[in-house]
Amino acid sequence: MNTLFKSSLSLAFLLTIIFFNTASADDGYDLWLKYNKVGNQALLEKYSQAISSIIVLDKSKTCRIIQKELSANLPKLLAKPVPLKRMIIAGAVVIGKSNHPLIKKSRCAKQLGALNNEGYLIKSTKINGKQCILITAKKDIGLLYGSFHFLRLIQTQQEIDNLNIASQPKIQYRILNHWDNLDGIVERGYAGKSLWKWNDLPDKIDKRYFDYARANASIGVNGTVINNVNANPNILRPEYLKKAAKLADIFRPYGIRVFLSANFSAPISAEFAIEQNRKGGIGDLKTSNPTDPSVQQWWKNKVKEIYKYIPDFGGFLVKANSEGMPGPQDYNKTHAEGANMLAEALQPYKGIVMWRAFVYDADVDPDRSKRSYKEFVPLDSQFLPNIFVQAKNGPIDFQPREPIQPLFGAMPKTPLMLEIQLTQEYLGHSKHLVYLAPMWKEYLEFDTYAKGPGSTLASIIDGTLHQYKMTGIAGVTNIGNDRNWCGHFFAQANWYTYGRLAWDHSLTAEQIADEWITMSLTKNQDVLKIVRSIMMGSWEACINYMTPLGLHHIMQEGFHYGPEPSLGKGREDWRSTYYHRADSVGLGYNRSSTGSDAVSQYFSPLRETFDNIETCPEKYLLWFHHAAWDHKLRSGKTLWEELRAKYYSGTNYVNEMIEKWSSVKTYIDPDIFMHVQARLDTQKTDAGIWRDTCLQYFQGFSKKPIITAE
Ligand code: BDP
Repeated sequence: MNTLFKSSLSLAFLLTIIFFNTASADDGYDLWLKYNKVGNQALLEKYSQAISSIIVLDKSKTCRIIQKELSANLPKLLAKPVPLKRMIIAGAVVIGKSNHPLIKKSRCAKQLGALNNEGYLIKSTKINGKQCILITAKKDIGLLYGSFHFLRLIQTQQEIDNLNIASQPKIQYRILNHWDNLDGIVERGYAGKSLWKWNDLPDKIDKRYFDYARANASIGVNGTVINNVNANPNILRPEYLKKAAKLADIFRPYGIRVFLSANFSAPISAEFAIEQNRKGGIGDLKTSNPTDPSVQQWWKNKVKEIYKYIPDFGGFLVKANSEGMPGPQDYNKTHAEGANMLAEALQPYKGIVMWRAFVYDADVDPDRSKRSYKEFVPLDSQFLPNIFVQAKNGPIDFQPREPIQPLFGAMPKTPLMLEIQLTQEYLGHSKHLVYLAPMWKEYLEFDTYAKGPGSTLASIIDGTLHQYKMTGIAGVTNIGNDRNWCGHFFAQANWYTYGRLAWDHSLTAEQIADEWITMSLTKNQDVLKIVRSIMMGSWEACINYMTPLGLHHIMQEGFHYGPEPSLGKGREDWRSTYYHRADSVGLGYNRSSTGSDAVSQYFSPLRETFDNIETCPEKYLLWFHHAAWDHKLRSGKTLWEELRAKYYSGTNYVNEMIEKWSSVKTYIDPDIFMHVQARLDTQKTDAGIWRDTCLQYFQGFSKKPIITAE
């Protein structure tokens, strides 16, 4: 234990005596929307003086939600009544749209004018001569976002004198992707079954649908794709559309639109599907060829029908010609032709298509990492304007760490939507504590050099670099019907982070961690620092005990949980040996100009930096190079020594997490403490298995000793 850590601990123990919190069992259901009384007495008094009452000026379903949210939670935070009023008195929290006569008079018009339809202002101002806190926006949804922000200020114990906050999202479409099947199983879901009770809908409504919407609204998520990208065409049948419509009705006042994953073969009849050795569609056609007028008409009719049920339907997400899913290439048509057909059907209703770029047809290139780029870049400019091409952050899959997907920056005419994964498919499922904000920040800040230095991924997806007309981000959710929503309590932080970064990608990982910890776990600053330090290094640690130095895709087949570096059978681009290429000379995939030349898909000077083993960032070393076992790294260690050191530093970090977590035991709700502790123990065991399996396996090639004492 270092001395700093020790002294912060002893201080923390001292503070227990002063601030001892009577712990009550917490099952994690309330997420970050816990409205416990403000702990800091001085601030509590200040808040109490500043806040007297609540006035919601407008009437709508959204405004009723705001009224409920504020009137239920301000009294809990302030431990005093905060009544709803009709007359303005000093200390009123006034919520009203910009067109209300009272707000018009309040001279915020100019500030508000500069904001988009989801933006809001929170301002200390006089209304009718009374000092108030005004939350105003152009639309109801801005008022709701502003109200949650205001509550967050108090939850996180911020000053509220002289408020003047203007906020609006940097990205328009902030969507969750549920990989939920109609039978209730969640693909890559580690938190129970699907939230959607398809058998009960539309008649029986689960309270959780409201809580789901509320949690998402509190972080600004404004869309949800409710079914798996490996789409069952039945979702488009009227009986399912009625169920989806019910969810859409519930989500609407929270600003959340429903989208559906569509199966490209949907127009084909079940009978013809069998004949053609495809999975059954739901239509009556023989084909789903996008250039066939009967297919185009089928989709137009289907879209019209959907909008009858869901008037603000968002559009389709499509996985086509990928991992066995049908698509336009089945008819020798391009991805653009397929996407355009759907986009045309949706266009009259302002619906959009999110067409996935996750394709890896082996005929395109022997190197899987190059395939998506090679298929999609030539199609730039061929997509209709209501189409996003949705690409994962890296060129392979959601590996613990990848360099950026080179498509980003290379399609200036097609709005690219970023897809990231909240569910920890390759990051220890809901068993490992891995805080993903540092990962997502690494990608968002990744400089593609598409238009010279500063061409970050964030500037591409928020539209500033290429002036995209639409902007979007998608997160594959980690939500299920487990009582605590995400399986691991700390996985809630990743859901929270997703929303916060989708709204404002300039927030730092530390800032978001602090907010989340303060709202979900503890307001004690010393404990917060320890918990934050656990979270901040957890992603790097996971990389280190799984796939350090640019290794990737060496996990167990199918489950994607444990290690299986020896996997050498089955489809070539699913084998571990295809990716790590270990031999007696060294380790890693040569993607430099002497190998697969994947480096050439990046912009200069990135291409040259990656190409040269001496300049390639070591975190990507084995991604781009087949390095010799004796290759010297910047630390002075050989590749073998560094590999070993990284594996051990990963597992050592897990030991430290356990130590730090134990040190805060008395400050944490006992149920949450035990839940996390048990999972950390599993993480320790399984991280050790990763380390030992991989080192032993690679040693078979390197023939160098494993020295365990690190
Ligand atoms: C892979 C997952 C698979 C998904 C696929 C996708 O293993 O379950 O269907 O991605 O994104 O990572 O389509």
